[in-house]
Amino acid sequence: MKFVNVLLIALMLVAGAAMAGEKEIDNQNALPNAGSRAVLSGTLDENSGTYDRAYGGSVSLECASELVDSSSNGQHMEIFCIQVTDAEAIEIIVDPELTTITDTVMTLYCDPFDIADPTLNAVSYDDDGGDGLLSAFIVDDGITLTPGNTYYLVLAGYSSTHMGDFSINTSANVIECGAVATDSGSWDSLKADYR
Ligand SMILES: [Ca+2]
Ligand SMILES: [Ca+2]
Repeated sequence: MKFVNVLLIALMLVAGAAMAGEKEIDNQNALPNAGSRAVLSGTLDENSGTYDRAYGGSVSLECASELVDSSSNGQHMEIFCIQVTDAEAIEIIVDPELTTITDTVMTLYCDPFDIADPTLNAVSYDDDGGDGLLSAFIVDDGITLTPGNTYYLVLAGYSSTHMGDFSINTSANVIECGAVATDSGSWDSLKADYR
């Protein structure tokens, strides 16, 4: 068993080195707020959770966007818990450079998000607001959130066959839940973990 553990640690170190290599060509590191800005990334594959997505509606800052059930079901998806550091309009944009899913949808929910009824409690849905068939919430959408509240961002494929890697960039006022926005000390120690 110990040998297996050593193998696992070696694999994790290799994976960590690969991640550090990617970060070196990430020009977002040049931005002053890179430390607090959320980059939400992952992979949708056969092991990902699925749901029967909803669509439509318009932006509702009262969490009442009128989404309707799609006849297309079983989309692979990933859920991110996010918060904001101010009440300015947010941006959440699927990055075409780092995303291999050919058609995404993205939905922003207030807390709670009910995976069994994704028509409920939504702020906004977007299909193709980004590059090509990729999704984006941009400043012009006027999505302003409340600091201290919890929100859920659901990234999914347009249909159940859409899978692959994704990376989502956000405006500097969007952070993942539990992230510390202004504590540069914790950011430095986090980076140290990957050296
Ligand atoms: Ca359905
Ligand atoms: Ca799309």
